[in-house]
Amino acid sequence: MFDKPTSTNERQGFYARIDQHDMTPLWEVLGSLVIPQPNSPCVAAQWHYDAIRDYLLEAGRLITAKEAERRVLILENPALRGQSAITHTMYCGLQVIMPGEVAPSHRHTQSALRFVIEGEGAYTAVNGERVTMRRGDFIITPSWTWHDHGNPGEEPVIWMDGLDIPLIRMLDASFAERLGEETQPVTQPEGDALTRYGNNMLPVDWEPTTKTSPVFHYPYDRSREALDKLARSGPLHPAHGVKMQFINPASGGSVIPTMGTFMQLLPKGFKGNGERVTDGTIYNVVEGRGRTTIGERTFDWGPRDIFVAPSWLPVSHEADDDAVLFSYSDRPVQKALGLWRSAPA
Ligand code: 1HN
Repeated sequence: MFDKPTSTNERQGFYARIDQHDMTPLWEVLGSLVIPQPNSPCVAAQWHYDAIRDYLLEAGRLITAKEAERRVLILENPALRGQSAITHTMYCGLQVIMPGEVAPSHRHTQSALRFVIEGEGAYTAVNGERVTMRRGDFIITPSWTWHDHGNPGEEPVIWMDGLDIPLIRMLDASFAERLGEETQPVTQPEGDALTRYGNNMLPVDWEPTTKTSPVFHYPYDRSREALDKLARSGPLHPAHGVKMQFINPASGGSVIPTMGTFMQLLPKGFKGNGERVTDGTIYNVVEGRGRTTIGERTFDWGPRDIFVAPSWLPVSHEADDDAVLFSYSDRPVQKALGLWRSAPA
């Protein structure tokens, strides 16, 4: 759209002289800075759980959770290797905690979400409350809250971590500290926050003190039941079936200020229309089999597989069985700034 002016010796000489002063001409780069539509350097990619699960268990033998602080294998966008990023703004990893282990308590300004993939019996603790992690549960660790994980159970427990690490890095707003104790004191009974804040009621004298949801555990059985009922009653959206966003009951907005989280049901036989959105999105398959076409590539998926769709590439889903997809992205950031767009594709 913005074409580069022709190069002349005189101009090149000028550029070389101003280069000495840490300056450069806008007209040489404008066309790559301000582009007519998103053209993300991120690529569409997929991780088949069956192909990587053994590496997680191998990591479980290689290093303790204590030594690693968090035993996580990072899923890096193939076009962003070395940046600990699955999209330009979002981080994704798979964390494993072995029986008997504790991942020590710390806090940081980065917000985290957990999406439980495999195993039972581990807990994560947030704000003095422990929650037992079950498959399909969506759990958050709000910015600057102490959190530790433990596995008093019998089997390895594996979950997906989603964090806003690249975004916070771009903003130079990272703070972190260790509690010093392995585990934080437990002050609330299990389920307290969900009961108090997650039953379409809020305590009468309560006022929010943060931008993050006071509910930190969104159990799968509740989400699944809602999707199931809505899929039966219809109508289905032509592109994304029944897609719901998880919300902060205190604001009606996203659970985490920097990350949007979604769960959708694609009924058996669903063939969705293509759609583009400006938020690069990470998907985790909870149930069912199907395929998603992202730009020129089609990814076949089944339970526990993870795939990423970059900003503005056309995305279309097909489901062979009733399928449930969890997903997350930077959508609330884009919406807060008036930038988010979607279009049929
Ligand atoms: C973190 O604190 C966790 O608490 C997981 O489980 C992954 C990646 C980068 C920075 C902090 C956790 C993380 C992380």
